[in-house]
Amino acid sequence: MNKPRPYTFYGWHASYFAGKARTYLHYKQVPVLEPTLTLWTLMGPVKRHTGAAAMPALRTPTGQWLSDSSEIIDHIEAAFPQRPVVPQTPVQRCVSYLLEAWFDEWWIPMAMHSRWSYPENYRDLFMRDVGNQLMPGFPRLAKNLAVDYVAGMLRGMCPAVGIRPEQLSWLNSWSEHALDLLHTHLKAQPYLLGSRPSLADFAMAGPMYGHLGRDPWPAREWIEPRPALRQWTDHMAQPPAQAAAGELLPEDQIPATLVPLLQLVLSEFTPFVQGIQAQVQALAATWPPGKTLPRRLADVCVCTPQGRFSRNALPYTLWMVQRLQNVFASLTLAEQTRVRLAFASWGSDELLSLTVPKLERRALRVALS
Ligand SMILES: N[C@@H](CCC(=O)N[C@@H](CS)C(=O)NCC(=O)O)C(=O)O
Repeated sequence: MNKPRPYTFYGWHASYFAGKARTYLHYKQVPVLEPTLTLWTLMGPVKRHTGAAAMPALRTPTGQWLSDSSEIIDHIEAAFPQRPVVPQTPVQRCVSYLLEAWFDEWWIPMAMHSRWSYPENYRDLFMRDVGNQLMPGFPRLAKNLAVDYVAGMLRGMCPAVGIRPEQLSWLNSWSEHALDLLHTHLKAQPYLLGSRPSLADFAMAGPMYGHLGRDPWPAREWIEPRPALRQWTDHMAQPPAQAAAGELLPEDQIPATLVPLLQLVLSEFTPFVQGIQAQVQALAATWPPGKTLPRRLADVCVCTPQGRFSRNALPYTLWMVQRLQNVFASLTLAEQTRVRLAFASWGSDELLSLTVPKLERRALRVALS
């Protein structure tokens, strides 16, 4: 019998969303080639076939190109039933999609701050690592020039995501607090929903794999002091043999140690998403369906116990919330009631019923459908 033809994965180890997709593909044991993602591949075939010079991208054995970590996961879940990562029960399922949206969208400022606000990350790792990917075989000088260009582009995005001088101390104190909550939970359970990883864990690998767990500054300052978080990050990078034999908590339970984290998510992510929704709703009155919305809109400001935090609204975030809402809508009424009661008991069920205009993904942006 012929061996199945492999998928081809494109993404750097330093990348947030490639970390989410890579840890997932490894856990699923999908046959996958991982060629070096060079400047030419990124600006050529990746951009041409997916609509953006962005990562991750995945080429299927039949030549179809997929981008967006969430759609890659949807595709592979449908094609490879072994080691399913989406919980079967309603509360765990909706919590997974909530946490996927939160880790994907809310953590970007923390991951970018912990990389770009501390020069040692660039000097000691990013420059060499990404230079070798971008221009393999070229002299170091050429590699450095190429990385400087990419780094300039990424640093240029920092103020829009909220990395501003007056918010640096918020970014540190908020992150330390959230990491403490995650650490307390991971001391009690190996993964977010039990003893095997679920969609929520792969989303958490976004900020943890390529950024917080690997960049020298956050790895030393944030992750090493929290050994259970270090161990979780290492297990996500190299799943131990027993990981897939584990179980999510029985009877659709949510671990008690995860509840403080869910309370934090719902109290901060709900007003954040509502702020984005209000801007998109206002635009939608005159915006032609099918026309791509701007990638970024005006600031949204969220009040947290550590103080106020502002960053640009991304309409794309609503597409992630739409994923949660679609899953919620597919449940029976009795299941929906259970999910609503659970969310309300953690602080708010508003995200489940927020009116979000129907959105279609267009590479890194969205359009009204
Ligand atoms: N939501 C997308 C985001 C992909 C994304 O933003 N990737 C980053 C790297 S971590 C990128 O390539 N950014 C390029 C850009 O923003 O232009 C996903 O889940 O894959």
